[in-house]
Amino acid sequence: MFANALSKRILKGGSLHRLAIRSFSSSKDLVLTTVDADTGVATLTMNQAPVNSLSMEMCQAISSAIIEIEKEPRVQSLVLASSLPSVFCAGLDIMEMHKPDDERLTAFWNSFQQLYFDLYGSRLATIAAIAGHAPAAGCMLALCCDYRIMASVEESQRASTIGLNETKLGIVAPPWLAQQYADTVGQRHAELGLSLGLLYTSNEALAMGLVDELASKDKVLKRSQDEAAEWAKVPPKARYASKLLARKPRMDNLVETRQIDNDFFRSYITNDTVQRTLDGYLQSLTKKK
Ligand code: CO8
Repeated sequence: MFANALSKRILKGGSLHRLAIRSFSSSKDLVLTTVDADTGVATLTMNQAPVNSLSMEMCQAISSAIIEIEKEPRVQSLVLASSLPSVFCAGLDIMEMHKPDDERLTAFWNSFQQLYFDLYGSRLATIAAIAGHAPAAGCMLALCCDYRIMASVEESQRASTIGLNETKLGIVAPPWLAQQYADTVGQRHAELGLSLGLLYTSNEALAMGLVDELASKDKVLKRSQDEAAEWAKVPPKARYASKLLARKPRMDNLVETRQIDNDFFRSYITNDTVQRTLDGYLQSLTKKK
């Protein structure tokens, strides 16, 4: 399977195809995955223009891609990237929460929780290649990874930002996400960031430990793949066991409280005041233009 060093394999809509090409762009695929036959590093590219927002289908597509890649015994690392020039992931698809259908809302939240389990608990070493904005659940995807590399601020570009800005939308990060944030940046940064809905530039994110490294925007992906190749060299059983030491208790907690988490999300999001705030937020996104 890995005999041809030039061959790359691509995942489209849940099935793996072998391709001997480098380019893997396609407008209808929500995620695209290649595997480097030399290093055993997979790259999962989110590909939902305009902003890679996490609709239910997008959550499911990322989850399915992770599960498929994990079936490949020779793959030990995964880079999570975006095909978009200025956005890593804009977080949850706000349209899923705005005037929602009750059944869909529950299924949507379940898919988001599942994505957390699949990425946070993946046996793969995971590297986030953050070459653009990563607010809210976009930040959560990065937090689920083992290592985060973000684009440095360059004079010619509008600075990308990362953080949990939920309060700005009138919503609140779920406890498991807030905990994950505090685990990464410490309690004080988490309190400030969550309460004020702060988004940070890459320099700020590096200083507070929200990301691990900066690279120039055009080098983020390559640097992430190189880092992933290094992680792939660590004995996988020991690496995964170490990862679970810290992460399994967090995941077990959500397994136990999943129904409560679901009920809270549904009742919170469908609240009239929350819906009005979401209304205003959506309008502010549109008015920006
Ligand atoms: N969901 C749906 N649509 C979105 C989203 C989103 N998250 N973000 C942007 N869009 C839409 C815009 O409305 C716009 O639509 P249109 O073209 O129809 O006007 C289009 O995408 C392009 O957006 P921009 O023009 O703003 O694109 P830019 O490249 O200028 O900016 C940004 C990109 C910086 C990502 C900007 O779009 C932005 O700030 N978006 C909002 C990000 C945000 O606040 N996300 C929070 C989502 S909520 C979440 O993830 C919460 C998790 C936990 C929930 C717990 C609840 C209890």
